[in-house]
Amino acid sequence: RTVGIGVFGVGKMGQAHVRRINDSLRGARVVAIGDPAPEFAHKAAPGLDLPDDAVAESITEMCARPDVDGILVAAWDGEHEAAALAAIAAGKMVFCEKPLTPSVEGCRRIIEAEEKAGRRLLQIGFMRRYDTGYQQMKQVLDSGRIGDPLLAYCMHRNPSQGERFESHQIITQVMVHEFDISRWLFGEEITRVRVDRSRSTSKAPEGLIDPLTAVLWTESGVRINVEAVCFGRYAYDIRCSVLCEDGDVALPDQLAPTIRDASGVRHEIGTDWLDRFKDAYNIEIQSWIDSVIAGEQDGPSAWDGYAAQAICEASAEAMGSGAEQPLDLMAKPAIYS
Ligand code: ISE
Repeated sequence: RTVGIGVFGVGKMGQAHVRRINDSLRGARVVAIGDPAPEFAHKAAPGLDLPDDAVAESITEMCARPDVDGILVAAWDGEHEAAALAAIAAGKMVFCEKPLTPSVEGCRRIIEAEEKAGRRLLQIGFMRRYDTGYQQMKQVLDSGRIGDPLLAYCMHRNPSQGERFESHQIITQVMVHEFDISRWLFGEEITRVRVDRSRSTSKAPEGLIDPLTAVLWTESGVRINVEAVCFGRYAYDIRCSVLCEDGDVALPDQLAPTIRDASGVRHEIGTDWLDRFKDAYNIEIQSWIDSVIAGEQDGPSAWDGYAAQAICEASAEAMGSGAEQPLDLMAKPAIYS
């Protein structure tokens, strides 16, 4: 069967998801779009090749449509909570881009809503879990072939960020991916975090501390070094390696042809995260569509969104104080185990 999808929030990400669902994936059609600023949805609709009645004036209107089986939320961060809560209350399955909400309290309210519904209805957009390279790394770690993990290094280098980028987002938009992928790779929660500053690049807007580094520790004591760069200019470069008892495992480089010429041997590194993780996004959204069809949600959950947000908040505190900040997570509700 083909399910109907509503996409709420039609900026760069939302529009990319509309095209992906309609052009590349199986089992779903986008039947509705909306935006916290409805005029934006009206403006976007003609370019997206949608049915005439596609624009919903609000999230409430989108939730009330019988042809909408699942809602994908790609609106601005501050709008995620209200949209996710509305979808859950309406019994619709919801995919929410990260961060789940910009506050730990907001994440808790979403968890409470799912508990009240008695089941998971939400998947959070941590797409790196669907990237083949990260999955290969996890297989090596889980197999025990090179022993227990000791130390990890994660680099997240962006050439630049959008115009609306605010300085706290180096944690909530950028580092948050490393926070999630670390929890997932090691299958453990983070217990404490420290944030260190460096000399900032002259390319960053006034006031932004860029690069920023964080050190996290997992329950068993694995130390994870995270480096985030927002205005690093040269490319979108994502790296990760883990030192274990008997060896080292690293994220494979992007699949790209190797060029050999008089200047040497090299391959290109892209500049856009939508390209770098294109396959991961496709697999991620296909897997959510499959959940909507099956009526049963799996994949990264509201708990994962909450845990990542808790690390973000602890990191913001640690950045202010310069000291190590412990993490104190709530008990994990049964629907997430
Ligand atoms: C963006 O919001 C993302 O989610 C990308 O994955 C990240 O690499 C980028 O820095 C963010 O701005």
